[in-house]
Amino acid sequence: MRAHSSHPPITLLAGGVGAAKFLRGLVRCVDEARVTVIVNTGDDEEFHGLHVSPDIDTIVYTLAGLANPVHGWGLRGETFKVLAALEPFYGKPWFALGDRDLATHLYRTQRLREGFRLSEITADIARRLGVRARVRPMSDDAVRTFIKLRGKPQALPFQEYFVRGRARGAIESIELRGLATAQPLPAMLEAVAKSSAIILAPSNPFVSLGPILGLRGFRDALHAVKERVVAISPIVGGHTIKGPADKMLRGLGHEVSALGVARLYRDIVGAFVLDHADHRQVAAIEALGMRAIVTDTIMSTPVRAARLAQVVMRALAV
Ligand code: FO1
Repeated sequence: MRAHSSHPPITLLAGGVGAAKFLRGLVRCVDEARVTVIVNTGDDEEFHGLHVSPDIDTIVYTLAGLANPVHGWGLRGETFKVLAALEPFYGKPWFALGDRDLATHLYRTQRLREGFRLSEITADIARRLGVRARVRPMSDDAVRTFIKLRGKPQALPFQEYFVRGRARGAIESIELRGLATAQPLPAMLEAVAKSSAIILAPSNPFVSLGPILGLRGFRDALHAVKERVVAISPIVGGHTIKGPADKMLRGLGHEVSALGVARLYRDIVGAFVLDHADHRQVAAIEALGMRAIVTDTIMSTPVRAARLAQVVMRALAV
């Protein structure tokens, strides 16, 4: 791994929008060149023959200062003329691919066809857009998340469940297809070994961090450096700020709380950050063998995200 800065590296394990919000705060506190972001690719999908990597693009666009401020995903000031022109052929679209966003997908898909790896292409796109952090997919092998809803015969590809189906319905199970044979990116294991802080973003523990943590050998690698690993709860007051993590916890039989999330990470984190709203859970979380850190975890502005990042960094004395 190239040394970008004299300070030790920091690794963030990331899904999409929640992780990007935290990252926006993190790079206000530390030099962006110190940061490696390992991103979930379980949400990747093909649309119109193009390879779409929503979480990677959300992270890259955020760091590049190009992200759509309303949605968090996609580009700011986006137009959808190509999508409208496709309507006579495919009917009403349900996945909003913007005109400028299409440029990223055209480039990524072309490079994949030329034989480049997703990790190389991601590094290239990030560099071309002026990103100084190292952004990497969790693996160069395809892992695809499928959601099985109660009462439905077939599991749905993640984007069909999340965007087309608006994340409605009771979750019965989650399948991470391809995970058992996917290789974690070697740079990911290297980053974990060298980092002074490994941060689990306040992302969905099942469909955002689950695919990353499930890669072969990765949980063991985190366990070995547990005292340098900190997780931020995506659950505040029994609900998620955004997304279906609360419904997934419930559907899969876990307690819908910060404690419920902490239990999922008990073997791999040394510290767990939770919101003031959940301070009553501190003793139960500490009984799991991790330090509990109570702070304001609502990242409604970049300043609040930066304050949270500072608390996280202080927790590990980075
Ligand atoms: N999310 C939506 O809710 N609706 C969309 O139409 C949509 C389009 C889209 C296009 C490109 C992209 O990179 C992301 C997009 N997302 C959209 C976000 C994405 O579905 C999810 O946020 C992630 O997969 C979950 O992290």
